[in-house]
Amino acid sequence: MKKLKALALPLLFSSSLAVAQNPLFTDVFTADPAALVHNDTVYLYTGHDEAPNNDVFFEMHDWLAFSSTDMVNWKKHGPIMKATDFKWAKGEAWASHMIERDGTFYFFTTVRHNDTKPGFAIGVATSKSPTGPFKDAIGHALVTDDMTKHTPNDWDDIDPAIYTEENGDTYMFFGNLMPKYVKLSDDLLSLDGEIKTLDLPNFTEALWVHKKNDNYYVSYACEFPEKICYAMSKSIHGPWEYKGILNEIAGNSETNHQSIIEYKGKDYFIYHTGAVPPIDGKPSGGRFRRSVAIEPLYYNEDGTLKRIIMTTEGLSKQDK
Ligand code: FUB
Repeated sequence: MKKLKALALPLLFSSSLAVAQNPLFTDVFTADPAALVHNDTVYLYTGHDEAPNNDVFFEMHDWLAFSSTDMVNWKKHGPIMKATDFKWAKGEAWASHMIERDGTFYFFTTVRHNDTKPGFAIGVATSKSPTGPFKDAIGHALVTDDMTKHTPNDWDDIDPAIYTEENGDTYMFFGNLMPKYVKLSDDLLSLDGEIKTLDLPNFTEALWVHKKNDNYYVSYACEFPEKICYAMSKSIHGPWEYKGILNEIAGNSETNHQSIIEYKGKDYFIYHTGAVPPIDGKPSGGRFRRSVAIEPLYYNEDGTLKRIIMTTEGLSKQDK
């Protein structure tokens, strides 16, 4: 009996590695997920919360990458870039979005600009590999705080979300307090047109745009503490019809930030919470120590979205 017990324990632990759980990672704090499906693999890019506690503010220096072919087992790739790799940036590796075009990966991301253009800015970096390393593609910011005047705060140009139409036209959505979008040039390295605004109720930040069948969806963090709301349209240019709350306030986190993907015929909602418990006596998860989680996403017959049910189990086998 004793021998059997000794054998059973390692077996239990090894099989538990394949069981989904939320948050996904408990050895590192991850925030602001942005997922990309490429060649049958899901690449998950996250910010990296390194604040020593939940008292002061975010401390974020670099971005992390993970990959999976089943949404349950994740391979860690390590930092793909740090904020100060943009020579014009002071730091603050905030939210990002990755896309692929013709074998090049384009990493659009938020950083704090140096004092020549104070405030938060959006840069673009490229690599031939989805896991980097990524290098600044243009040597300057794509969007700086002085380019938009809708709100007085210097963090209103954050959280890029990229959407490419079937004809290749690509748009960058971004913003805090005022949602904005702009067409990108064909090489994706400059703006091609004026920055326009969207009308989205209770908008805070964290835009994400996706399309399913003939419906466009824009989801975003709304109110504060943040829920995730969404709106639908028949065109990337709107008008957007507000559809309500998609996800409630996530446990122990004032912010939220979602990524929505379809993978192997199933739909997923990826977000962050502050739910990691204290490990090894270190401060627990919380508003500045966030962790990424995943749930299945379900559509109603009319194309509207069913409210997300946040779980600690994450994706069960049948949700994969
Ligand atoms: O992680 C820093 C900021 O918090 C992001 O840019 C926002 O979306 C919010 O999650």
